[in-house]
Amino acid sequence: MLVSGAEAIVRSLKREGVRVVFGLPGGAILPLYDALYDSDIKHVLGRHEQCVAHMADGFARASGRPGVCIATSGPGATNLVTGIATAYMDSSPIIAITGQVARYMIGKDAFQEADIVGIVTPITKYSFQLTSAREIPRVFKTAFTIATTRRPGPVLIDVPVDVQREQVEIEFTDEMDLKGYNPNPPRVDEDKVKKAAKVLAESERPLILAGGGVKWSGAHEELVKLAELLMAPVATTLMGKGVIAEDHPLSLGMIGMHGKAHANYAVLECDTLLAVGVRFSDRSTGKFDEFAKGAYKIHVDIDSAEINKNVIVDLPIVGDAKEVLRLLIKELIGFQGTKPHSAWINRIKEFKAMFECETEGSVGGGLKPSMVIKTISRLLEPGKSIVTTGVGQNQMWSAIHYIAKSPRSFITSGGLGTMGFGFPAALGAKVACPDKVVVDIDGDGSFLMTEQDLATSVTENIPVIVVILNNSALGMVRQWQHLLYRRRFIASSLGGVPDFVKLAQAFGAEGARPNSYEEFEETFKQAMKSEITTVIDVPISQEERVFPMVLPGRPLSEVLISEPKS
Ligand SMILES: Cc1ncc(C[n+]2csc(CCOP(=O)(O)OP(=O)(O)O)c2C)c(N)n1
Repeated sequence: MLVSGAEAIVRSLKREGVRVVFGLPGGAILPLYDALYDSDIKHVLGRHEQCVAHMADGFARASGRPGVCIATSGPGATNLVTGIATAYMDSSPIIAITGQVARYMIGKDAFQEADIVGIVTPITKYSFQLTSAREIPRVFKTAFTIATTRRPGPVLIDVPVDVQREQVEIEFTDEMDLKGYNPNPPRVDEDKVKKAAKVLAESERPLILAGGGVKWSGAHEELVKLAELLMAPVATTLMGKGVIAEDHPLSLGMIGMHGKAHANYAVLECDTLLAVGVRFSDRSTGKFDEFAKGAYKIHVDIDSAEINKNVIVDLPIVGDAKEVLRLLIKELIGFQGTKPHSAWINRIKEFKAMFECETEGSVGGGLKPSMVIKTISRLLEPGKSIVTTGVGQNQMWSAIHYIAKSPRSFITSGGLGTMGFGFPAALGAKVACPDKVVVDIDGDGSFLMTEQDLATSVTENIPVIVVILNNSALGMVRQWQHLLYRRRFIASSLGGVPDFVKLAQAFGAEGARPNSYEEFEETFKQAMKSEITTVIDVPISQEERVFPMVLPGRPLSEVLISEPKS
């Protein structure tokens, strides 16, 4: 049939089941927007391209389906870069569609020309530049397949404006051009699974470490089943938070730089570590060669490039987490705890008791962030809510104190640590899950980076709750200056502006500033019922610190429970 390139893109998106896209138009992408005019795909207009990329990412992380973002050429495309890198680092499947100058202008430093494919090549799973509208069905099918299969990740499709306008005869087929990429999960080596099962069955102090790969593979039920079968405690990485309900008796919570002290200690003492869908980030492991030093390490991951990259393991199993866990369960099903691990479970209980008060300890002024987050945790209904975060102390307090009870309920920028992610990601998550209450727990510095998209939330009717833990500072920077730079604070105070209540109101959102826990609880309950976005500005002290903490480059054994006496 004869269609324009732009119409072919819309049809391709529909063939992939896309119902909503996040974008911000400009000249080089207007033919696509004109085609969207005639379609029933919903378009959410962001106010900055970084935000539309984070919205697509939040949509993908909340739903498991790919998120789509659109920008024009040049500055529109380069503004997407932080969002694409964020998705790449956390293996989130987004499709970024960028306009480009016309084919005959490429390379002439044309108005708003940027080599976006060159720019994003290292931060995408793949990127395409179209040379003809005829390629569209094949390229889009290929792009969605690459983004969503194996280890997910972002794919960019750059579309010159004349390709969008080009009228061509197109046949819509499911043909792909995968150039050596096999979308099917790697075949699991069953001998290795048998070996892993034997080691686990014989282990006296087994520990499972679960990461984001468990979430993307949908393997959370298998994970819990295996843990219960083995009576093995489960720690998670930041990306894995929620893959086991954090109130499950076998859950240890998060490990790492700001992980739970008992979880870090358990890793130090386990004799077998089964790491599933993790990439052994330095923030999770501390000093690589000290990580779980005495343990026999089994590493299950779909991406063979992760094997022995940061931590050398004894038994790598390359494969999809769900499949490998199923096979392990099959091998171990008769295993009714020949070694009941009661000594190990008691040891874990000891650790838990030892560090129970690890994060209390009060400093003057404002509300305590831990108390605020615990209140949010109590008020939100499991399975019906999603929490996103900014980056910095707010993120780590949330990771420590928010009790995630289901996968995909805690969304945060782990790998890139992108300030400004929390709010637009919350908007994307709300679009994906309109029936859930979505809360962005944010820092004032982080929120300031993307706060203009309050306009999106109000005009597009996407109500979320923003809780700003407002210390009027780049708090985590101050924490490092305090602990590592002899309290020589420079460039980390934010000067107490803006007034976030007035800012929210200026955008037509609700704003509130509670001064007590009672007021906070009341405001939050109201916000949960509200049909417009509420910004709750919570004053906290600049002196609040996040503990536990393992100083950068140090082993997990050196976890600090509270501020070192100096
Ligand atoms: C885009 C970006 N720029 C800089 C940083 C470095 N950084 C990490 S945490 C932090 C401070 C965050 O301040 P805020 O959002 O107010 O959160 P708080 O730590 O006070 O909770 C900064 C500047 C970053 N992570 N991301």
